[in-house]
Amino acid sequence: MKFATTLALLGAAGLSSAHYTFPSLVANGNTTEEWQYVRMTANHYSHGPVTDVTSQDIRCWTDSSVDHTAETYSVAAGSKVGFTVDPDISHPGPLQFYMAKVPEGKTAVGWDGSGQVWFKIFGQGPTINSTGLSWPSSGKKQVDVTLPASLPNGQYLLRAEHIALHGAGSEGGAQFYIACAQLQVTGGGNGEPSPKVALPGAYKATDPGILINIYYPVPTNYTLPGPAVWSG
Ligand SMILES: *[C@@H]1O[C@H](CO)[C@@H](O)[C@H](O)[C@H]1NC(C)=O
Ligand SMILES: *[C@@H]1O[C@H](CO)[C@@H](O)[C@H](O)[C@H]1NC(C)=O
Ligand SMILES: *[C@@H]1O[C@H](CO)[C@@H](O)[C@H](O)[C@H]1NC(C)=O
Ligand SMILES: [Cu+2]
Repeated sequence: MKFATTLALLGAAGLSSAHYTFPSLVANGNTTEEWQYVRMTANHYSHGPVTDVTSQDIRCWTDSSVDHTAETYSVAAGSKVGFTVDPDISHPGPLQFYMAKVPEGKTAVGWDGSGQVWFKIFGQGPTINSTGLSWPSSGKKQVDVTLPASLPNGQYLLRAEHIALHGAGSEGGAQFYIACAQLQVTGGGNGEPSPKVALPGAYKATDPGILINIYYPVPTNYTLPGPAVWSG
């Protein structure tokens, strides 16, 4: 036991500098407290990634010991929201945002996000030329997304996802950095978000955007994993 604990600590200390979390919601010009409106993730100390796309952790990677302590922030449909990155996005890969509407009779606080409920509102791939792939999110200390203006009013989970692809040439090598914020959307419309997917379920380890050597030979295209973007 002691040996295993030491290894775990060494692993965390040795790798954490290259990893990242999304601890603070940024909305209405406010950078809120860390883990106040974002569900605390299990990597809040290690900063390490999820690598099994079939695991429950791929949804929000919630730390079950503190799962239900986050609050819900009120934002207008069509407004810009974001997450801080601690410390910054240090690996190459795509940035995506998903949302899921909290079912009638439930609140964002305590809802587990299960079922075919997740739709994508943003997906950002690379620019590609003959020398390689260039990712707009690289080095970012904050990542933002504009909520669709026609989003129906109600409570939602907003899920940020950055997929690090530096080791993605072998299966299980892609690293998923994830967080979910709790939102109350106001001033929205009558949009019908689609397509909707379950998490886990939307991804396979062999998806072309997940199992890919981004370095050699230089890819000529990149396919974002998951469903098409719903733009409202
Ligand atoms: C920032 O958030 C607080 C509540 O957390 C709110 O009272 C305040 O109005 C917000 N500021 C802006 C500029 O929206
Ligand atoms: C390829 O893209 C990189 C990163 O955007 C850029 O620095 C480089 O100049 C580009 N090379 C060519 C041949 O366009
Ligand atoms: C996309 O890239 C893959 C692997 O490099 C290649 O097999 C495929 O032909 C490319 N597709 C297009 C449309 O360029
Ligand atoms: Cu890392």
